Amino acid sequence: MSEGMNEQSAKMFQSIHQQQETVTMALDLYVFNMCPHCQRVRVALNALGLPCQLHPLDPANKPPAFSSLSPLGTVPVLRVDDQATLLDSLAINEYLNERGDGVLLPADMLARGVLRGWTGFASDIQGDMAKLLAAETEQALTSVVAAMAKKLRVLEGLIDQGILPAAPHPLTLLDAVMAPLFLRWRVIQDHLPIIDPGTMPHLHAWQSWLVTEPAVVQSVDGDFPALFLRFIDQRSGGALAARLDEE
Ligand SMILES: N[C@@H](CCC(=O)N[C@@H](CS)C(=O)NCC(=O)O)C(=O)O
Repeated sequence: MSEGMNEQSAKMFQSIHQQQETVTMALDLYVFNMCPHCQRVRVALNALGLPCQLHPLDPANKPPAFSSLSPLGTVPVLRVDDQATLLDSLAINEYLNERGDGVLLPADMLARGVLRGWTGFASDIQGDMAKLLAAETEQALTSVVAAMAKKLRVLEGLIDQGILPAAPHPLTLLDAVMAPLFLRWRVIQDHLPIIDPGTMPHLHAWQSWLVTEPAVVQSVDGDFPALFLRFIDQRSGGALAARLDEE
């Protein structure tokens, strides 16, 4: 390599190095306190041990400047190093896993693909959970529970076949998606059982273990069962609140 090239490379390195020095290395996460998608991200941050500044927002009173960060007005929103903004909990968690030490996905490429596929499937169950909250009639409630149970039986079968790991296991991006669901189902289970230990033993074991994992416990603030019950009372379509009021 010529003397000139060395000098050029040295200058380029110096310039990149200077640019890096001026970049603020920080993560800022904008959240609503009862948002399950935000909780997914908080589980991943905790599991990876990544420091992050949380910015809780009131969904009914978003600051006007928030629309420039989140054009759809949704959370979670991750501001990265004051350089870029990431939306969507699954995309954010993929990024965080790469920024951290990558332990939330299997090392094997094929196993990673399998886990990502089922993480997307599990993410759809959150849509059923939203319908459960929105249900206005007992009939609607029953039909959402049936739709969720169908998906949960698929996950039960996958664990039984060894395609997904039985609990306990090293935390994954799939756990980050299941944790908010498991926590919420546990609050309502005495009135509306979602996971039947008899027919879904793997899911029952998964739920019992995951809700006690420190990364999950620390992903919610305050008295979560009380906050969730209040949320149901104030925000649900009515059928779930009525079920919880039954003896
Ligand atoms: N696909 C998005 C969905 C995010 C989402 O739906 N967030 C809800 C809160 S859980 C939201 O911001 N809704 C807008 C609002 O409540 O104003 C993700 O996974 O991050």
